[in-house]
Formats: sequence, C-alpha cells, structure tokens
Amino acid sequence: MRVVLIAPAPASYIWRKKKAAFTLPPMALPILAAVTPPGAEVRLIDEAVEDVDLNLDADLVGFSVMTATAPRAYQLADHFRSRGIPVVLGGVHPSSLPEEALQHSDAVVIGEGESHWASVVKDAAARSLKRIYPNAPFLPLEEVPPPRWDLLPAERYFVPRTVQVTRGCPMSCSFCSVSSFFGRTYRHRPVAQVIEEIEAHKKRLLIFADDNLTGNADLAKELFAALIPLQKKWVSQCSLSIADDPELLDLAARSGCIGLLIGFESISPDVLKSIGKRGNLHRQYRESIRKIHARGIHIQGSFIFGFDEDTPESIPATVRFVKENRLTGVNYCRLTPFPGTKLYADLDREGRIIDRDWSKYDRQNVVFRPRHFTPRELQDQVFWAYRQTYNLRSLWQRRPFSFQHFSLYLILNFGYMKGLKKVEKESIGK
Ligand code: B12
Ligand code: SF4
Repeated sequence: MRVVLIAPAPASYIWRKKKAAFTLPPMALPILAAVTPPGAEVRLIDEAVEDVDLNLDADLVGFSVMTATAPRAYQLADHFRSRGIPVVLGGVHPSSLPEEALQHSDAVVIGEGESHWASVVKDAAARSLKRIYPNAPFLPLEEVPPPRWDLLPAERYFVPRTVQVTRGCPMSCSFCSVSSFFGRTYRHRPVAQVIEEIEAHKKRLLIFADDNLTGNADLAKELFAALIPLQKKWVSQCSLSIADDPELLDLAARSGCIGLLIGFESISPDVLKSIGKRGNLHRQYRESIRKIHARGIHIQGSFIFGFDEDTPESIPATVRFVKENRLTGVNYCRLTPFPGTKLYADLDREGRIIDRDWSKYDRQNVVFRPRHFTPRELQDQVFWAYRQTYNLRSLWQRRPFSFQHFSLYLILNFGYMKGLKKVEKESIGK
C-alpha cells in the first residue's frame, strides 16, 4: 500500500522557488505518517517547498487542508481521482465544510486525524472507504506518537521541526478557527514526554506550534523549569496574560524564550469585548509589554482590522501604538471569516460575505463587507499600515529595548520589508 500525504500550498506559493522557503513544516503530515499502519509505505509532500508530481504512484492520497489551500487541494484531488487514485481530505477546512470537501474526495476525516487514520488506510486497502469519518472524542495527547519529521526535507525550512505541547485554547474568540475546531478544550502532553522530544533536537532554536502555550500557567511553569537545563532558545504564540504572572514570565525568560507572537487583535476595548477576547485588558497593554520587554523577550504583535467597531482612525492609532511601544514586529491582518467560526455564521446571516474564493481566506484579502470601510479601503489601509511600520524610520523608532537577541529583530524586520512589496504587488494584480 503506497500512501502519499500532501500539504497543498496557498495559490500565491505555488509558483515560488521551493528550495529554501522561510516557512515552518506542516506537523499534520509527519503525525499522520507516525500513525500509519506498519506495512504501508508513506511519502510526504509539502507543496510550499516541493512540487507535486502529478504522475506520482499511490494507492491513497491524503490532503491536509486549510481554508486558503482548499481550492488547490480540490484541484489536485480531482486530478488524482481522475487517475483512479482514492483521495481523503482532512484538516480544519474539510472539518468545517465536509459536504463541500466530499465533492472532491472519496472520504473526509472530521477533527483530529490520529483517531481514524489507521482505519482509513485499512479501508482504502480493502476498497471500502467510508464517506465520512466523524469527529472522534479528543485524544489524550500522551498517546500521540512523535511526528516522523525524517520524512520531510529538513534543509528547506527555517527550522526543520516544530514542537507541540498543547492543543486548543481556553479562550473562544469569535473569529478563530481554533475555538471552532477544538471547542474550548485545552489539552497538553506530559512535560516529560515533551522534554524527551526536545532533547533529541540538535538545533538550539525551538518553535512551539501551539496556539497558546501559556493557557495553563501551572503546566507552562513546569515546562519552562524543565527546559532551563537544556539551554535552548525558543519562540511561541501565547496570550498577553503571560505578563500578569511574574513567576511565569521569569521562568519563560530563564528557559530561553526570545520572542512571543501575541494576539493583541485590537487596541479598542469595544472590539475586544465584542470578539470575546478575555484576558486582553486594553488599559494594561503598555504595562504588559514593558514587563515582557524587561525580561529581554521580543514581541511580534498580531492585530486584526475590519471589526464592526473599527473605523478608519483605528488603523493609524494602532500604528502609533506599535511604534510607541516598540514592538519588534507586527502582523496586520484583514478580518477573515473562516468557515466554522461564529464570525462566519454572523456575517453570512447578515449577507455580508462577498467573496467565497477560499484561496483569498489568508488574512491578506477582504472577503466581506466591513461596516466602516469599503472592502478596497480596508485592503489599502492595511497596506498603508504595513508601509508605515516596516520602513527604516520606523525601524529606528521601534529600535529594541535591549540588544539581546538583536538578530531576531533584524531577521523579522528585513524579512517583512522584503516580503511586503511582493505581497502588495500580488494583491494589486487580483
Ligand atoms: C503552525 C501553524 C502555521 C505554520 C505551519 C503551517 C502548516 N502548513 O502546518 C505557518 C506559520 C507556515 C502557518 C501559515 C499559515 N497559517 Co497557520 N497555523 C499554524 C497553527 C498555529 C498550528 C498548526 C499545527 O501544526 N497544528 C498541529 C497539527 C498536528 O494539527 P493540524 O494541522 O490541525 O492537523 C490535525 C487535524 O487537523 C487533522 N488533519 C490535518 N490534516 C489532515 C489530513 C488528513 C488526510 C487527515 C485524515 C487528517 C488531517 O489531523 C491532524 C492531527 O490531529 C494553526 C492553529 C491550529 N491549532 O491549527 C494555524 C492555522 C492552521 N493557520 C491558519 C492560517 C490562516 C494560516 C495562513 C493561511 C495565514 C497565516 N499566515 O496565518 C498561512 C498558510 C500557509 C500554508 N502553508 O498553508 C489558520 C487556518 C484557519 C483556516 N480555517 O484555514 C489556523 C487554524 C490559525 C487560526 N487560529 O486561525 N501556519
Ligand atoms: S486566544 Fe488566540 S488561539 Fe485562543 S481562541 Fe482567541 S484567537 Fe484563538
């Protein structure tokens, strides 16, 4: 049985040179490879770094699909099915829209793949695939085997592997696919198991692929304390509430944290209230940032524009906030209603979704009618914000609070400055 698992690329990636992408490897593929029954031969293809051979030989092809990659997944799935190869789709998008996914596949797996994957492979071998493999109860994470990273081309990534400690998030922001996929569940692997996996890493830099590494402060403290002797450097996403716990923050710094990607989402208290972003207390933003910076930790802030409470003034105000607080880097996202989220249901009900070309659901396009902007204004204003933030003058205004991990500041800023021009050009072409 020859199984091929593919992570299709978003449309804008497909024609890029694939030798050394500034990206992270997709963990779903090596995890599914690890739970593939013995006897089946598995090949992994991440289209972000490798072309998909349309003539490849396989007895089963599986695709890991996000909303932005769904059109490409469907295109490739249709192709392999036309060659008589059975196709199964899984991941966050097919889990939200299984009926749509079934139009391009023989089977859809809803939710976490580990629960069903061995049966899927056996059913495919017996030519008796079910149409839907329904959401199974959430797995105890200690049962998930280590991902088969050896099956991906390590040299093509920024880091060859990521580490996951937790799944889900204790919060449930209305726009977020994580809360729609996991509900409000928040599970974690045993710290000893995580440490064992990290010890096997040769690289000093670790990237945690968690949505919110510090959602359980006691667990995070145990993890950070156990990390200290390993002398790694690490970055992760986490919520701003890390700043409210000095012990947690100290342990993070001592365990090698050099940067955190933090979803501020907005500087407007009205927006924060409307999206249900508990824990982001606007009035404490400055103080929280100061506390994190004081430990030598860089912050990449993530902000979203286009909420109903946002007005055109929200964007320059946010850019000022970013400069005044000297954030090392930022992502400015256009609000994107991912299928399955409360935001999607609300905007759909109000008839405000104007574009269902899923390839545009990448936070870089406006696919709905915002309340206080035209779609074009929002699109252009976000580019304006990026230009205001990523230029040499702003680089000086946002100069790091200390020279610790200065290379992170340079890599992030020059990387964005280079990428921005390209993205803007691509957007004008759309
Ligand atoms: C790490 C990460 C990245 C990395 C790596 C991406 C990658 N290809 O995996 C990088 C930084 C490159 C990235 C980029 C993007 N990301 Co991202 N990313 C994540 C993050 C934080 C973790 C993903 C992860 O590794 N999870 C661990 C693995 C094990 O879980 P999993 O992928 O869900 O797979 C499980 C199941 O879904 C299922 N499954 C998955 N695939 C398959 C396939 C089959 C056949 C089967 C049976 C089952 C199955 O089984 C797996 C094991 O349980 C998630 C948040 C999240 N929790 O999902 C966001 C997330 C997936 N990203 C998101 C987005 C929007 C993007 C971007 C489009 C834009 C952006 N920059 O944010 C780009 C797209 C780039 C691309 N190459 O496709 C959204 C997707 C929303 C949606 N509905 O589509 C998420 C959910 C974040 C969010 N809160 O909204 N991302
Ligand atoms: S805190 Fe972040 S990961 Fe958690 S639900 Fe909100 S946006 Fe999603």
